[in-house]
Amino acid sequence: MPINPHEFQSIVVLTGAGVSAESGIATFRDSGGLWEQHRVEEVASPAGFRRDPELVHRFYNLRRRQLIAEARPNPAHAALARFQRDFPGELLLVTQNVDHLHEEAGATRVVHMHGELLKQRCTRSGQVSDCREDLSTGSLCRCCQTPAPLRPHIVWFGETPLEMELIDRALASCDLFVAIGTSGHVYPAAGFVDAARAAGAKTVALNLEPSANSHCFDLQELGPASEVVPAFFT
Ligand code: BJW
Repeated sequence: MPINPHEFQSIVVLTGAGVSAESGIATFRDSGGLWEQHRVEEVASPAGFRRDPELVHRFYNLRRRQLIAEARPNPAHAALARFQRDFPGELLLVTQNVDHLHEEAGATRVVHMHGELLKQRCTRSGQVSDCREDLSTGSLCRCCQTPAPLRPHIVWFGETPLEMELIDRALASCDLFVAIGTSGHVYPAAGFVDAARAAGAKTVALNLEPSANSHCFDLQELGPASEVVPAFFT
């Protein structure tokens, strides 16, 4: 039976790299994805940053420059922003993506559970600020009395994702959960479908190909996000 999002009151949407793929941002695990050029533990873990901070900075500097210069929202971002704007109920948009393409398309309530590429964080105080320039080991934050190194505001493996209380509350009270363009490999995001099901929600996966947890969803629509997302969120 088809699922019509207009018939629900409280929706949680989870997006992953697939929603930005057609904006020119490489996904993580697909062929040609970022992990092929850089081993994950080299660039996306606290241990990797301690071992070789310049490599990690170079990796994120490259992606930050590409994001600023080239990436623009695609029809999937636009459809989600339009639906969120017109939807009379609650819609929480949770993204694992560190780009800002949902906001650029006009989305308002976006939770970046894995951080934001256009932000930096003081390694001493945790203070977060805007970042549009390259970072290096010489980039120091002066928010405290003692200058401290800056790091990308990114959630690395082994670190706690952001806004988990807010997300858990929304999952516990939603009646529809939609996962878009995510492989279902990385937790806790891959477990959100179980939390939504436990709350009695209908669950939908919109993806290019079946994900690792696609068997957990009530409905799965396969195709590029630029087509399946506007078709679902009409
Ligand atoms: C398209 C498309 C198109 C393509 N249209 N679709 C063993 C078991 C279980 C868990 C663990 C374990 N060992 C360790 C863990 C925990 C670990 C984890 O999950 N590891 C797994 C790899 C096993 N997780 C963590 O460490 C997390 N923290 C944590 O768990 O803390 C404990 C805690 C939990 C809860 C509360 C409190 C505390 C932190 C995870 C941090 C993830 N960080 C990264 C990198 C940082 C950002 C960056 O550098 O950019 O985040 S990893 C990377 O994966 C990135 C992504 O956000 C994340 C998810 O990837 P995503 O979005 O799914 O992308 P892909 O590439 O995997 O998939 C793309 C999909 O799109 C595919 O399905 C394609 O088919 C599709 N697609 N084109 C539609 N056009």
